[in-house]
Amino acid sequence: MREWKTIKEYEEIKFEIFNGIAKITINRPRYYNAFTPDTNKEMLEAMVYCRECQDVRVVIFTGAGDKAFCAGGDQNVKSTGGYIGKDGVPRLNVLDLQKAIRSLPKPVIAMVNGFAIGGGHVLHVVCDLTIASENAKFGQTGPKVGSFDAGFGSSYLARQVGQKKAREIWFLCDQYSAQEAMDMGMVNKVVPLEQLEDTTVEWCEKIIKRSPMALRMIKAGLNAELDGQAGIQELAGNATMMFYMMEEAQEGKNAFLEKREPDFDQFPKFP
Ligand code: S0N
Repeated sequence: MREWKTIKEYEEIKFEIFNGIAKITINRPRYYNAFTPDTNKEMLEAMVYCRECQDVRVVIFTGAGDKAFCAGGDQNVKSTGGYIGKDGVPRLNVLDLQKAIRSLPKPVIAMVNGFAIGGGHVLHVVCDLTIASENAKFGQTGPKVGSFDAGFGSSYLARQVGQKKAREIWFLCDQYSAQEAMDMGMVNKVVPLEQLEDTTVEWCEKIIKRSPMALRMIKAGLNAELDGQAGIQELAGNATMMFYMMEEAQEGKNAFLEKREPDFDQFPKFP
C-alpha cells in the first residue's frame, strides 16, 4: 500500500505526493466532485506548486470516491455571469485550470473513476493521458443544462475523436462507456476500478524514467499545433531555455560582460 503524503491541506481538494507523483483529488463526493470557483482556485494553486517543485515529475487528476471523476460546474452556485464562490464574484476560472494543465511542462494524467461529465469531461480531455475504470461514464451536458465549452472542450475533443463524433457528443448529450470512449480515441486505457490507481501509478513510474526535457519538448510540440501563437510561444520558450544551457549562448553573455566581441566561430555549425 503506497503512502500518499499531504502537500497542503485544502477545503475542496486533496493535494498529495508519492515518489515524484503529485495527485490532485477533487474532494466533493457529495456533489459528484462538481467544481466551484474555490475548487478551481485550490487546484490552480496546486498546479503552481507542481510547476515549481522539481520533485514533482508527473501529475494525476482524479475525484474522491467511486462514483465520479468530476460532474462539471456545481449547479448550486451557478449564477448569471459564472459560478459564485466565497467572494461572491461570478467566475469561469475552470478555463484557467485547463490552460494550466496544458502548459505544465510535465505530463498530466486524468485518472477517471466514475462520471466525467460536462466541465469534468473537458478536464479529462485537456489532460495528456486518460486512464479510466470500467464503471466510468463520459459525456457533455451543456446544451441540456444551459452551458457550453466552445474552446478546448470542443476543438481539442474533435482532434481526439474526430469532428463527427465531437458534434455527436455535444449535440446529443449522451453518455458513453469507458470502452466506447477508448474506441473513440479519448481514453488510453480501461481497467477494473480496483486496479485504477495501481495502473495509473505504474504509468507514472514508467514516465518518470523518461527524460524530463524530452517529455517537456514533446508536450509543447503536440500542443503547439492547436494552440496557435500561444503554443508556438510555449515551444519557443523551451527552445530558448535549452539555448541558454549551451556554451554558444553563454559566449554572447560573457562577451557583453567582458566588453569584447563574441567569438561564435568556435561553435559547431551542424548541417
Ligand atoms: C453526473 C450525473 C450524470 C450522475 O447522475 P446520477 O447517477 O443519476 O446521480 P445524481 O443523483 O444526478 O447525482 C448525485 C448527487 O450529485 C449531485 N450533482 C451531480 N452533478 C452535480 C453538479 N454538476 N452540480 C451540483 N450537484 C451535482 C446531484 O444533484 C445529486 O445530489 P442530490 O442527491 O442532492 O440530488 C448527473 O448528476 C448529472 O448529469 N449531473 C450534472 C452534470 C452537469 O450538467 N454538469 C454541469 C455542466 N456544465 C458545466 O460543467 C459548465 C462548463 C464549464 O464549466 C465552462 C465551460 C466553458 C467555459 C466556462 C465554463 C465555466 O462554467 O467555468
